[in-house]
Formats: sequence, C-alpha cells, structure tokens
Amino acid sequence: MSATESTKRKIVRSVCPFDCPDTCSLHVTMENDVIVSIDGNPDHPVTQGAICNKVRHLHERVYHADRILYPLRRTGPKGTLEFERMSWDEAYDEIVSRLKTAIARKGAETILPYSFYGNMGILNAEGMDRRFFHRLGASRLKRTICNAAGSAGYGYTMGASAGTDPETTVHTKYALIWGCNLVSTNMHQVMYLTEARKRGAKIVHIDVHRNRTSAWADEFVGILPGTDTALALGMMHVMIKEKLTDERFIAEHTTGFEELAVQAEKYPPERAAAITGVPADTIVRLAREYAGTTPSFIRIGNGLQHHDNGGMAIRTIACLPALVGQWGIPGGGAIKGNSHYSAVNDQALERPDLLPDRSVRSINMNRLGEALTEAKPSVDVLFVYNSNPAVVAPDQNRVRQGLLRDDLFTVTHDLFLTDTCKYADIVLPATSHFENLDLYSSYWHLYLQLHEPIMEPMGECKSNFTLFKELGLRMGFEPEIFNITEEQMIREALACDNPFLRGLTYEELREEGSVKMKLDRPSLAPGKLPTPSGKIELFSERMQGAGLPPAPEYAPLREPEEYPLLLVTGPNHSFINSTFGNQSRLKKLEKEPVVDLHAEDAAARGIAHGDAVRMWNGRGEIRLKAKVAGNVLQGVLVTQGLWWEHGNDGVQAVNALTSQRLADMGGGATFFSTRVDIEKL
Ligand SMILES: Nc1nc2c(c(=O)[nH]1)N[C@H]1C(S)=C(S)[C@@H](COP(=O)(O)OP(=O)(O)OC[C@H]3O[C@@H](n4cnc5c(=O)[nH]c(N)nc54)[C@H](O)[C@@H]3O)O[C@H]1N2
Ligand SMILES: Nc1nc2c(c(=O)[nH]1)N[C@H]1C(S)=C(S)[C@@H](COP(=O)(O)OP(=O)(O)OC[C@H]3O[C@@H](n4cnc5c(=O)[nH]c(N)nc54)[C@H](O)[C@@H]3O)O[C@H]1N2
Ligand code: SF4
Ligand SMILES: [Mo]
Repeated sequence: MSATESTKRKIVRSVCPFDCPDTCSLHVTMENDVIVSIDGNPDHPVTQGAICNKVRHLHERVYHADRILYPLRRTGPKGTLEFERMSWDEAYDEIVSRLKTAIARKGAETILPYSFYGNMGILNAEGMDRRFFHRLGASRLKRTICNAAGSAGYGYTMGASAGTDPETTVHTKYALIWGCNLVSTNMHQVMYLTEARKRGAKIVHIDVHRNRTSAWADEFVGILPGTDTALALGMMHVMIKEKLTDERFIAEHTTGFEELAVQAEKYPPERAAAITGVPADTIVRLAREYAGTTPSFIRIGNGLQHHDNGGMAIRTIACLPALVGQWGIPGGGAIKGNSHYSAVNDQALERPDLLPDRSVRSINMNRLGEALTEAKPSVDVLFVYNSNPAVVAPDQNRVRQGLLRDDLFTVTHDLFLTDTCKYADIVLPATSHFENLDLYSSYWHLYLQLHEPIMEPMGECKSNFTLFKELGLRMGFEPEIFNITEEQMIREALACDNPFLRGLTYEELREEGSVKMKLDRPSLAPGKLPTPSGKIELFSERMQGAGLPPAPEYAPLREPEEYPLLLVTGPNHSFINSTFGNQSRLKKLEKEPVVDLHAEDAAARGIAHGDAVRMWNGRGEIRLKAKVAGNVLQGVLVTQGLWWEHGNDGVQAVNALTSQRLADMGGGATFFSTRVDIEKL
C-alpha cells in the first residue's frame, strides 16, 4: 500500500539490544512516528542489511497489548498475577521505605539485585543500577549465568576475551564450529563462513545435537556431552605425534608446550574415542585437516561451558590455534568472545568505590534458589531487572520456593508480566530500548554503537537508567553521582585507557552511529598478551595457584543424581533465552517443547516419536513430547528453548531439572550436565 500524502514516513537508525553476539545495526521505518517495519542496516559492514526473524517483528513486541504501562501492586497471593495499578510516587515511597527498613533491621546485605542482559546497553545493564546498589551497600551479584566458566578458561590460555576479528573469517579455509549453534545464535558468522565456503572453505560442526547448524555445515561430528577436552587432547596427540605443529610459533608465542605434550600423550585417538563417542579415525582426520589447512578458525560456543568441566574444555580448545600458529593470520585463530576490545571504564560507570563496606557478601546468581531459602543473613528484598530468573535460573523449584516466601519483598522491572513478575510485590514498567539513549558494544564484532531514542516512552514506562537515578535521588544519594544525564554517563565510561578505543569521542559516535575499534596494533605480539607471561599459556601457573590442573586435562562430569540419561537444555531459534517466549508469532514457529532422544533409549522405554513423556530427577519433573529423529547419541537427551509457563497451557520450564552446582571455573552454570530419566506418559 502506498503512503498517503499526509503520511510522514522516515527511516531511522537503531541498534538491536538483545543478548546476541551480532549486535545488529537496524533501520527502522516509521510512519507518523509509529514503527511499521524493521530491517538490517545495509551500510553496516557486519549487519550487511540482514537481521533475524525475531527482530524483524520487534515492533510487535514494542506495541504488544500485554506491555506493562504503569506500576502495579500485588493484591492476591504470590504466584497468582493479581495486581492493581499504583502511581510511581506510591511505588517509589514504598520501595524506599522497604529498603530503609531492611537496612535498619539487619543491614544492606539483606538486599539483593538480580539482573542480567535482557538489554545489553551499558547504561541500562551495568550503569546507574550498579551505582545504586553499590551506594546502598547491597549484596553483590556474581553475574555468572552465561559465559563465566568459558571466559575464565579462555582467559587462562589467552589472557582476556579477545580473539579473531570476525570480518576476517571470510578468508578462512577450515572452520571448526565447536559447541555453538551458529545458525540460530550468530547468523552473521554464518554469513562470513558461507562466503568463505564459496572460496573453498570446509565447515565442521562439533555438537551433541544435530541441529540447524549441522544442516548448514559440511560435516557433523556428534560428541557425548562434556567430553570435548578429551577430543581436543586426542587431536593434539595426533598433531604432536605427526609433527603437524608450528614449532617456531610455539617457541616464540607460548609457554608450557612440554607440559601440554605430556597431557596429550595420554590421549591416543582410541582412548579419546572411548570417552567422546567420536570414532578414532574421525579424530585422526580432524587433527590432520585442522593442522593441514591454513587459515583455520574455531568458533568456540557457549554450549561447552555450561558443564561441570566447561572452563577446562574452553581453556583446552583455546590452545589449538597456537599449536598450529594460526594467530595473526587473517581468517585464522578463534573466537570465544571479543568483549575485551570494547571495554569501557567500568570503575567510572559502575562506581564500586561507592560501596560502604568492600567486604559485603557476593551471591552467585546460579545459586539464587539457595540464596533465597538458606542465606544468613536472609535475603529480605529482591530487586529483579533485565532478567527472568523464575525461568532462566537453575533448580527452578528452589527458586520459586524462595520467591514464594511471605517475608521476601520483591520488586521486578520488566516490559511484560513474566513468570518472575508473578511473585513480585511491586512490578515496574520498563521502556523498550527504542525509547532510550544508550551505548552498545558487541561481544563478537568490533563496533561500538550509540543509540538515540526513536520514540517517546510508552505509558508510564521508565528505563533502568531513569529508575535507578530517581530511586537514588529519593534515597538522598549524592546528586553529582546520580543526577546526571545519559550523555554524561557515556562520556564518563568512554574516558578510559583502552588502546582499542583511543581518541574515540561521544561526538564521533553520534555522527557515525557505529565506530570500529582500532585494532591496528598487533594484539598478539610476543610478550604483549594480558597473561602473566605475556604469552599464550599452554601451562598456567595461575591455574595451579587456583587449585586447577595447570595444563589441559579431561575430567568427567560431576552430576551426583543417579539417573541414566544426560540432558542438555539449550536455547532455541525463535526466542532469546526467555525473551520473545510470550509472542505468538515466534511461539508458533517453535510449536511446542520437545525432547530429542536416541532410538534405542526410546525403544528401551517403549517411547515412540511424538509420544507425551515425563522427564524427572531428584530436583523436579517436566512433561513434553518425544522426538526420535537420529539427532543425538545414545544416552543423550536435548531440549531447546526457555519456555514461559504463564500463557502456555501445561508447559513447564526446563530448569526444574537443572542444578545449582557450579562449573570448574568462574562460578559458571552447569545447565547442560543434568542427569534424568524419561518415561512414556
Ligand atoms: N536464537 C537465539 N539466539 C541466541 C540466544 C537464544 O536464546 N536464541 N541466546 C543468546 C545467548 S545469551 C547466548 S549465551 C548465545 C548461546 O549460543 P551458543 O554459543 O550457540 O550456545 P548454546 O546454544 O547454548 O549451545 C551451543 C551448542 O552447544 C551444544 N552442546 C551442548 N553441550 C555440548 C558439549 O558438551 N559439547 C559440544 N561440542 N556441544 C555441546 C548444544 O547442543 C548447542 O547446539 O546465543 C545468543 N543468541
Ligand atoms: N536451562 C538453561 N537455562 C539457561 C540457559 C540455557 O541455555 N539453558 N541459558 C543461560 C544464559 S546463556 C543466559 S545469558 C541466561 C539469560 O537469562 P536472562 O538474562 O534472564 O534472559 P531473558 O530470559 O531474555 O530475560 C531478560 C528479561 O529482561 C527483560 N528486559 C528487556 N529489556 C529490559 C530493560 O531495558 N529493562 C528491564 N528492566 N528489563 C528488560 C525482558 O523482557 C526479559 O523478561 O539464561 C540462562 N539460562
Ligand atoms: S537478535 Fe541477534 S541477529 Fe537478531 S537482530 Fe538482534 S543482534 Fe541481529
Ligand atoms: Mo548467554
């Protein structure tokens, strides 16, 4: 339909705010100030005009009839979604009075913020909120639910979350996609590697699940969950034995090759095969292909690190590019994450110096269930924003038991009445990112993007920035720290000594919208890595100091639940974590929760494809549909998606089965190391 003459049509620039590596640059078409369509910015070097289906329909989310438009007070029992409207003044008065009472009774440690990256903007995810809770002296939250184990593991090898510039991966000739569901979770990496394939590259997907990424790759290597360290050591065994390593690079850029070789020696392909389920001849071939092709590239995914041994798996895989001298070659190397390059001045942004007592306790967000039910002193005030713990946190029955406590005062700030909001005493309405000024970096590509609001706040919604600014002022906190503008805060964050951001100004960001970090200084020059030795550490004294094996070493999963099958509970294609789980268009695409299982495991239990099944362990149970389609190895179950219970008749959230147990490094989550049994209903 053509626009009428009176229709005012414009295309404005935006950024995708979600927890997705691609951090796309968006072009939003508005008619009379209403969003009518959303596209990828064709001029952005990474986005290249392409975005995912989720965000193409983001206006449906922004204008959704279920958006919370004003503050709500609970009127029924917790868990029932009975609320009445209240004013912001009433909400602020009550929250301030509850905070002050909690502090007077048992101290500020009884207050716990709980947040993650529902919105990745630095002001709204780790800006004014952090200042507020630091100044309050609240319990600190260890934000470990996503990449903590892997970042620690990668950091031991490489010093920081920094790897290959993804734009160079069009030059790759051999790519290992390792524990990463790229087609669903990093579509622009797929675009670069599809171009690389046109130029002759081979793409291998190593995963516990034959999924969309396997269908796109040239080869799928199915592996048993939590055994990747043994596969990497098996490949190293072959590479060292057959002298396929780059001795010059190893001598110049690494420490501890001898210790690594001693470990690799213990993993001949037959032994690695017995542990991993990958045939020995495949391991030999992978080693020869990887070491024999240049440039070679590894995309290290999140799937590996959500295991008991996830830190070590990533630490070990991160050693591979150094053994074949792939760092510094365009299209060579690896990406686990690249957030190091865009690091802003955290101290200025978050102001940890405001903490009245630096010894205040830290609570690991993966142990929220325990924190709400057992912590001493108890958590008496919980403040949730940018997160939906009733669905995404492990051991959900414990989490919900905690959320149901009558003596817990819970505030949630969100765009929608999530499963977590059901337990809130006060629900506050959040703006969408379209309504806010913020700065976005990516944890994969190398551009910083400034986002200026493209619409007015809906209803009485407030951004996280505004909420914590106004709460701070109502608490009587210092105006010079709290009564500032978004622009001032971004300027404070940009004032830093990160060489990759040198010379970058707010004005440049405003003018350009998107600015690439300056990677002209070789980041892998000898002696320049941010490890203690300045080199790639194949042997790590820091790990030894932390009581970890200093060289790569395989350890089995530690799940104590005695159930026969291993369940991997990953995300799905059409949601982002639990975000979008309330949108009918995307729910329809995902149809319903299913669990993939092996034909023999199914037959042994009389389960057929399409049957309704029950999965359980000592922590809980869930019901869903069985899928028997040759997608997993024997002994393995896989679900996809963090589904909402609310609004989905009969659907149960999968984290009822997962554990609060922590991974080997970084306090990471162990979502994927879950033992269960399954039966036909
Ligand atoms: N569409 C979509 N995109 C997303 C998200 C989403 O929910 N949906 N979430 C975003 C977020 S927060 C993150 S952290 C990333 C996550 O994105 P990815 O890095 O792709 O991580 P996952 O999807 O968690 O897991 C990746 C793969 O690891 C496999 N896997 C599990 N255990 C093992 C193992 O032991 N060994 C091997 N080799 N493979 C294993 C899983 O089957 C899965 O296919 O994606 C982001 N992007
Ligand atoms: N079993 C299992 N569990 C998992 C995972 C898994 O693979 N399997 N993945 C884990 C991973 S990798 C991650 S990163 C976590 C993610 O866990 P969460 O960070 O909790 O992610 P979401 O479920 O997307 O919830 C984000 C919430 O923030 C809200 N939100 C969005 N923008 C704003 C805003 O500007 N202000 C406020 N106040 N709220 C906003 C959204 O509406 C949404 O309800 O889940 C983890 N949980
Ligand atoms: S969710 Fe990811 S792929 Fe989709 S538009 Fe946002 S950044 Fe791009
Ligand atoms: Mo994540």
